[in-house]
Amino acid sequence: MKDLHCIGCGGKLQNEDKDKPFYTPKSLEENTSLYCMRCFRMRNYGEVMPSHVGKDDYISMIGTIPKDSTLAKVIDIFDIEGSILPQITTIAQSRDLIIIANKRDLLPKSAKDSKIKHRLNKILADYGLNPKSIHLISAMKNQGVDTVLEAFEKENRDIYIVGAANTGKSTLINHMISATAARQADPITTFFAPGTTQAFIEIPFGEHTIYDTPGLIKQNHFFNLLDPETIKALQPKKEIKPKSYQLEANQTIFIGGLARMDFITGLPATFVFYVSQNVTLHRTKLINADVFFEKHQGTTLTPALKEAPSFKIHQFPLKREHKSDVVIPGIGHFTIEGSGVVRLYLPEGVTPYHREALIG
Ligand SMILES: Nc1nc2c(ncn2[C@@H]2O[C@H](COP(=O)(O)OP(=O)(O)OP(=O)(O)O)[C@@H](O)[C@H]2O)c(=O)[nH]1
Ligand SMILES: [Mg+2]
Repeated sequence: MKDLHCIGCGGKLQNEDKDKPFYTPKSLEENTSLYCMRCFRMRNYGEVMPSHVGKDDYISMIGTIPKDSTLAKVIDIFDIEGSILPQITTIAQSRDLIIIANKRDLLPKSAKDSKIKHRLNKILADYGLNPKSIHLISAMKNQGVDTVLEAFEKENRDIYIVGAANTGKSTLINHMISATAARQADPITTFFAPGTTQAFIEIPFGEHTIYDTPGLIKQNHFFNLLDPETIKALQPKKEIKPKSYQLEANQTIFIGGLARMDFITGLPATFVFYVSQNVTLHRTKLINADVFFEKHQGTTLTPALKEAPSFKIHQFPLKREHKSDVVIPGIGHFTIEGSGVVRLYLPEGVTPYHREALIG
């Protein structure tokens, strides 16, 4: 009998051992659309289930993508640098590449798409990526999905949707399915935690095929340190309302109980934070910051890590003539206009990025 795959995650179904991956209690008759137990629990109960795709599995899987196909790489606009994976950059060198920058709905509507795309192009070039086209979309809101479909049609060959975990690949494909065929709504499982799709999922596309693929779990990212509830809380659900602070040197902003930013030297400057509304931002004097954190981590300062983190310090010089962003993967970013020096305290294992401002 032909192998049957779960229509939600692509895993190879089995009905022999319920403790092994991709179990279904149903009989594996051919041509049926079945979900595995893992997808069933995620879809119906919102349960967080472990991924069965490790880093090595992922690399060997994407290594099988044929050279005569097009890569459509999905990037999370809320964590651009974190979602540019070196593993995909490598395979993109010998394949045609389309970039899909997703989650546009989270950034202010007032920001100009042309400007965001221009900045994005520069960032991608810095990472050695030279795409045929860039699409700034919201898969969730079904905005811009039509332009992606048009670009795919022009390719006239198979398309592999690749990218880091949780960037919205499956959400995008679900919208494409509903645009092209009368099928069940949102057949592919999507989820707030990374590591949902488990194998290639084939979607017929005219004479060709669009493939959904698993995402690689990002390294150096806050989500690797947090429980599912906190991961959920950190993901903004709608347009972020930026929060502005006019800071003087020797002031501190706590970013929940997760991170701390000290403005060390410089003339008074404006700091604009783009983070989920569930993250408390709190200003103190630098001199009081240590004691304040000890006292209020997890109470005033939420969300927080289960145990007080051992912070690593990252220092950034600011230049008045360049508006810049400091990106904290998993939390968001803050934009600084001013000169001086900023110190960022992050738990061990999270790497920040400093870049030219994306907006404004
Ligand atoms: N705000 C916003 N959230 C989105 C958008 N697209 C997807 N999401 C959310 O991002 C999370 C991950 O979406 P998925 O489609 O499962 O992501 P994926 O890239 O397939 O993830 P893996 O299968 O783990 O690689 C879900 O909570 C989605 O609802 C978007 O355009 N805007
Ligand atoms: Mg997926």
